[in-house]
Amino acid sequence: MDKEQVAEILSEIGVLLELKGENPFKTRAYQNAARALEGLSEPLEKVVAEGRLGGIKGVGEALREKITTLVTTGRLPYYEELRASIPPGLVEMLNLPGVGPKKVKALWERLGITSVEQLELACREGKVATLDGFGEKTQTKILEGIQFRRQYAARHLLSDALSVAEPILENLRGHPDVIRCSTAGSVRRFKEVIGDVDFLVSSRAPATVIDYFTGQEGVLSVSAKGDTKASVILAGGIQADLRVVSDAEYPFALAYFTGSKEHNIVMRQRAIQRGLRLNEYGLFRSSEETRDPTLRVPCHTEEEIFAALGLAYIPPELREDKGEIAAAEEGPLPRLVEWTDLKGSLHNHSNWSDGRHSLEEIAGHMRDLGLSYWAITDHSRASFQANGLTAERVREQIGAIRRVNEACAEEGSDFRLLPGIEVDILRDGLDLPDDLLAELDVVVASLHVAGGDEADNTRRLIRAAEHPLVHILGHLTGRLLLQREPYRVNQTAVIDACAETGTWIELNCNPRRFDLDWRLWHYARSKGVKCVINPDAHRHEHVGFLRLGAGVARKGGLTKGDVVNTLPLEQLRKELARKRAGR
Ligand code: DGT
Ligand code: CA
Ligand code: CA
Ligand code: ZN
Repeated sequence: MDKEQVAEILSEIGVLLELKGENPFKTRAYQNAARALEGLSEPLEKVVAEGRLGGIKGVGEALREKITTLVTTGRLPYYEELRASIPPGLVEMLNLPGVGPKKVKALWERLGITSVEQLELACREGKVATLDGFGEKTQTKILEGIQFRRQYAARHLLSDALSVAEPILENLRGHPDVIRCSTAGSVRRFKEVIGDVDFLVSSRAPATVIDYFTGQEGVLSVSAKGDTKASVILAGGIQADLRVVSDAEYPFALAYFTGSKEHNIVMRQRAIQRGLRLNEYGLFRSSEETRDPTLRVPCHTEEEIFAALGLAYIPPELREDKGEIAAAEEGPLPRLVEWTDLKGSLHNHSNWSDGRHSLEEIAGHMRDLGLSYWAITDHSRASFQANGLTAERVREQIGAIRRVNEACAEEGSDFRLLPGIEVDILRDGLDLPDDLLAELDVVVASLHVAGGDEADNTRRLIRAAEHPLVHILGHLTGRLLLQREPYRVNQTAVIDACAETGTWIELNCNPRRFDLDWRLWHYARSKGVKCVINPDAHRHEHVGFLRLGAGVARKGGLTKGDVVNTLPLEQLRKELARKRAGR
């Protein structure tokens, strides 16, 4: 068992113990140990084999034994017994907002509730409100949480959809009976949250392709199978639809099934105004609905369809009926940013706060990937749960970063780490003093604990934007897609303040955030506000979020010039100095 698996089990033990009402010090010890293991920079097996577990901070005698058992045998009877003693529904209840272990324990002991379904019923019957420590307000909140979850049960993160869709697309591409293929629908449009995944294929042998699609590895069940289409359920419960068409129909079907529905409706109207008919089978010289191939306007690509309707090509990300058609009437659309334009990132964490890797490891990894710079912006002290840094630790870290950069320079590399901070926006200002912020290359200011009041949150964010030492506002609304609603914020007012003060706004490209939302980037761009596409990386794998972030930035209509982290390091430094110099 590797350290991730062991850490996961330890942290689950902590939760289970809490549900049993164990002493909080004991439960916290498991959480701390899990964190410590995750942060290990060498293989856990090695540490165990060499008897060095005791040297890890937070790992006492009892934990040492349990970790050793897990690593050497892959099992832990203590954990298995503990798990068996607690109904599995309780752990699921913990995912509801405002429901912690104490509450779950009370619901279990006093009302015998062991599942989310039973909890919903008890709320509806008003029983939950009568419990000590609950009340009407809590009951309503729990009920809303349950409904929220249900509403989103059939929705998935784009990143989850892409990770199942991309290998399937690769396989289709390699299939001998497939002429052309693509994803379509919301996945191709890069929506942050998707319902189902759509594939389109052109082929002369649809039946073979459909058999292949429904029979492929990873299909949990086949919900529909016909001559030209099929629907399946994939791992993770994601539904996928496939259409197979002739190659002559392919570009029209691709445009149609890419959508969005709203975009399609306007395109169809436009065709009608020109005495044509547009549908999934073609663009036809006809004044009524038809699919007669002899009437079809020949188009080999989507570009040619747009051209036939007097429009420049519209990239899929923009097809949301948000003004793209009017813009394409005027001429070619601006070239949107590409992920390969990105040269680095300005918001990331290291193991100095809650990230996984050391400064050296991060520098080595990002340099090997060919990036030019990587800001280290660990949390500030108010984020104590994330091991936020005090002013003293920040100064120490600046020195450590300087040494890593010197080593890079000695090896002849131009790659640099940039010292920075993700400073908490508190009720009455920033969490660290100005003289310290002034020593840092990059200052990201983020709201981590919002108030309930829109005016108050907005005021705090605007004040942060007005602060001369703040370069970037981080994840503006704090939303967690399919999980947590955004803070109440007047986003356009904050964007206006950023425009006024020359403050940049982050497009946090963690796939659960994508915050600021793409819908607002059109406005921000019109105000001249610059974007920074930031993965908010806590470990190496998160660098992959940059590709997703660029897709979402495209959806927001952003070009290379709108995105600060497309700049080479020297130019970036100039831009970072601009606001501070009051220019
Ligand atoms: P999703 O799956 O909910 O994330 O969103 P989409 O956009 O992928 O929707 P989906 O899978 O139901 O259909 C794929 C595309 O097919 C959709 O974007 C546009 C097209 N389409 C589906 N139904 C209609 C319709 O009733 N009218 C028009 N004009 N287009 C449609
Ligand atoms: Ca879809
Ligand atoms: Ca679909
Ligand atoms: Zn962060």
